[in-house]
Amino acid sequence: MTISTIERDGDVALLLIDSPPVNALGAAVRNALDAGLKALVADDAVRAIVIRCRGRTFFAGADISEFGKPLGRPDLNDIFAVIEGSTKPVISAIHGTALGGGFELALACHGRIASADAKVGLPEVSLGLLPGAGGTQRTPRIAGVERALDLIVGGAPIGARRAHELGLIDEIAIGDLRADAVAYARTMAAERRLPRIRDRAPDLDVEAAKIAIAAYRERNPRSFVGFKAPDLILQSIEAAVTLDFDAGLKREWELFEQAMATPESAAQRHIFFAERAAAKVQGLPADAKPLPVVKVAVIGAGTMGSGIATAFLNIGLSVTLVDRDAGAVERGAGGIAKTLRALAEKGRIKAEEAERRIGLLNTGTEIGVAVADADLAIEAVYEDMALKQAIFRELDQAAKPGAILASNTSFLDLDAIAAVTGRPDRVIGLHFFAPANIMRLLEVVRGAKTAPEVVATGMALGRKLGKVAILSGVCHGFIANRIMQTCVDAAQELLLAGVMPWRIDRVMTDYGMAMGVFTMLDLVGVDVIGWDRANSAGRTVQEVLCEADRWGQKKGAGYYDYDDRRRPTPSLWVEQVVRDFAAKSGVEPRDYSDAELLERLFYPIVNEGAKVLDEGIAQRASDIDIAMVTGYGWPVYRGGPMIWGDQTGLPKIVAALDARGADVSPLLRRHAGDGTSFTA
Ligand code: 3H9
Repeated sequence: MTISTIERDGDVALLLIDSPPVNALGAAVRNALDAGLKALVADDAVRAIVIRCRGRTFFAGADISEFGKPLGRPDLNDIFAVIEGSTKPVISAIHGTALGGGFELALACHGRIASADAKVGLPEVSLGLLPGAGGTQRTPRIAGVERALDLIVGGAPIGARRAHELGLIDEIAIGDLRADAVAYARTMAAERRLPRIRDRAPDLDVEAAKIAIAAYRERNPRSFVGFKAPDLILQSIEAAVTLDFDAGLKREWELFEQAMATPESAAQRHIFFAERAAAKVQGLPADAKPLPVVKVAVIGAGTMGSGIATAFLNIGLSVTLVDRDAGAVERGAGGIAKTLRALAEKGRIKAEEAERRIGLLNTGTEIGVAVADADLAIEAVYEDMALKQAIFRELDQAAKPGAILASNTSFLDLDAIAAVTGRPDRVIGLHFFAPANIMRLLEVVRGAKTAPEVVATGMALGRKLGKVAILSGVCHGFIANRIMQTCVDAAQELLLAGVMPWRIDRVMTDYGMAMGVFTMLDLVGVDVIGWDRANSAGRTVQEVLCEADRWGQKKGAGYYDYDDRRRPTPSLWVEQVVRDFAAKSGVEPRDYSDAELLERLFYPIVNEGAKVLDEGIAQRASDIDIAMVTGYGWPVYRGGPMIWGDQTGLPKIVAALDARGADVSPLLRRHAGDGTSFTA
């Protein structure tokens, strides 16, 4: 495939790069740019050069798939040296997104013109990296140190107009980008202007820059917890002020290589590809296209049903919320309106938009009426097989032929639900995580008979909803809950050995989890996690808590005591219960190191992940990782349990599990034995 072509427009040459899907700056593209630019610089008939990309975007950055191996020459700085050494203006004409190395290339040019809807940015931080091709040196020289901090540590791309205000873009194309770029290049050539950002000085002196950098860190403390790159970025931006340009560039490269070598960056890059891989369903026939979904019915107006309805309203679909209990429907609809208006109050959407979405909501108490014209009906009632089957019988009767019937069950057998309908091929699981309008994870559960186009519809809906959709097979708890349950079980076991809940939670949050197991149980309700009131006999700490009415935050007490603002404190009462259990179980109390506790909590997760994979419940290890990151607050900089297991060492994990007599997954054992890994 030809990557580069040269077009002439009089004395202006356009160097066009075409490397789908996103014109990433891999070796082939760099070679094409290098050769093309050198030829045009040497060509006396050319007075100015425009760099453009074909396809949907300008360069989306360095080719991330090349990372981890030595990056070959010419590297980006070699190419930028050709541009900056040119005696004729080189300008970038940006459409789509100019990101990372792509934007750095633009900054190395003499001028930048962008279409009004283009976006530019330096998002390397989200890959655990820093801009390694001058981004941290040129940005402060043109937009100022403070803006550079926002752009590079924050990492969010900005629109072309904002970039223009900041001086990062020189011109916004009014008409056709190509024509405007050629005209702009010609003017620059005529005026003999060759401005180079490298020749400018940053806006602040060393002292002022140091103060700005310290203030940034103080204002954004959370960006620096666990993540390694933000700190390296601060050092690199400081170098832009303390060193001359070339020394700064060298320092930036050293810091870039440091960042690249961190396990945090490896984890974050893994998550980047995991998110994209998750969308792909193995073995789906090419003609299995998503079915149109315009009208949705949600059955069950509780917290989950209302959250699901809100998620669909947010993407502009018409939703009918149904519940037999008229009061519940009214409360559900009221809650949805409140949530949407709160979005407007926070300035996230316009007030009219909130009202438009509320206007898309209908309510009803009769399934038959509500689902008659729905393309998709989602059941979100409580976890009771008989109830769900009764609802699915009714849905099957009432829904139009071809309509998809989905269950939001979090652990019941989807095939047993599908079996009561006359259309098991149209039945699917759509397992949302609470709050359904916010959490990014959606498990799309494929039943034994679910048709390929129904699977495709579930995955496409996930993407439209702005979620990460993961395909799961049918098993108790599906992927994320099933895996997390092993950690909950391990934590309960540690209680019996006398380890306090808050100690366990602290070990988990120190690792970077959004919350520890016991904080989580208090949040969702200690009673809802499989407490059987009739058979409760104080056999576990959980049973004792439930019997004592300590059901978690909603009761003001669970594993923790809560004040009226729901702030937790360790409970002396629970401490005594844990001590009593430990004494009864005859386990000799001893000290556990944090590292040992972490192993006890997380090795079972890796083991269960391996089982989920081996059974074909998950398609790939990275799906498990992204599920835990988006569903359970696993820290992005750890990349999820499977890559963490690989980084920790699978033989070590197997040895520890064996020592505890655990049922070790054969797949895990195989990987540990032959030195292979889940994620490499
Ligand atoms: C960098 O530049 C470092 C430099 O400072 C220094 C170097 C020395 N590389 O997201 P999509 C693939 S770091 C390789 O679904 P969209 C992606 O995997 C880089 N591949 O599309 C997917 O492949 P597949 C800084 C890449 O339209 C396909 O393209 N840049 C890259 O929703 C489509 O992707 C970034 O971090 C890449 N750079 O969104 C930008 N980018 O089809 C990362 C994408 O096989 N990219 N792919 O699954 C993005 O943010 C989005 O892809 C973008 C398009 C917004 C561009």
